[in-house]
Amino acid sequence: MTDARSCDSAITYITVTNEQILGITDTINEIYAIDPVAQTTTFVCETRGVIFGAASPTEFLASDCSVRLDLDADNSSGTPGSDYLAPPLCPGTALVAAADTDATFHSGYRVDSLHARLLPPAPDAPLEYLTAQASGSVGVAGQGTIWLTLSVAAGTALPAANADFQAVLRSLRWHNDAAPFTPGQRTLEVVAFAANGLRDTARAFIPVPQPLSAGRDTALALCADAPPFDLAALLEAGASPGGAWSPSTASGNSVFSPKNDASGTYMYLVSNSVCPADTATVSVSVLPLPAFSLGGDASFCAGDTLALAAPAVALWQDGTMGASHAVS
Ligand SMILES: [Ca+2]
Ligand SMILES: [Ca+2]
Repeated sequence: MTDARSCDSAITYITVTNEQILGITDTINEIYAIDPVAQTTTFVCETRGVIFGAASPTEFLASDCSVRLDLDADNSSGTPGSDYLAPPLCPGTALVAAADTDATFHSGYRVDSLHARLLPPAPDAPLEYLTAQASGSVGVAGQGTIWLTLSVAAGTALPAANADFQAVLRSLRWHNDAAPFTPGQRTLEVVAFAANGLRDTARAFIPVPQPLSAGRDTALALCADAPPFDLAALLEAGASPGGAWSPSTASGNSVFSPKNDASGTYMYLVSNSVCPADTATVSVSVLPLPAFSLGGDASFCAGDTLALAAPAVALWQDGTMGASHAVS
């Protein structure tokens, strides 16, 4: 016996009859639900006596499955039924398709409208919103909001209306202009409302992973006698932790020692299995210590002035700084 729960799902039950000895011979009927997709059976209940007839409450009613909405007809996104699993929103992109290119729509009845609605929470709204391209007889209201209404021009023949609704569905996009965007899955619900109270529903799930950032590129020059320091300290405050450095420093981690590590460009890479990796570079220049000499000892008479020339800007004993200094 098959019980149609909606246009997209049904449960099929089977009965198994057992003869058991319970002091007397008794007949036990076990009822199982079978799932032909997962190829599983699930025990539901058992009852005494033989079941030789069964029907669901809607078994003999006319089918209400003449409205069919599927956001991914061949389930290539990995979601069964009429739903769609969208690609993740990664940094550098601001929109994703909320329906697959093979989204389908069919109705045997006049369709009042289709609604596409971003279910709460939509934390980045109004910077996150929906759009779709109008097509033929089907127009789109609510562009740029979290609720689109697709409606067909009066008098449009069913085949044309179905084709136009399907074309608009395939153009459905979820946008997020927030920077950075708020992570967390979004759910888009699409409902088709047809005559006679018929409807069908499908959902699109949009993963929004935690954004990764390696930070900005930076450069640093320091003297050969500078103390060791952590390269990670040169990344932006918001840089994602846990990345890898290449090449590794002599210490084997991200601590750079001017004595042991060479000048060069060190790359920081952060990645996960969802979005492309992000990298930042730190260019370190280790400068040799300056050779500083004022020459040999000098003597001069009272009232004279001696001009000292240094090879670089120096701090003199009177607190002044400069490449030269007059001594009187
Ligand atoms: Ca499907
Ligand atoms: Ca597909």
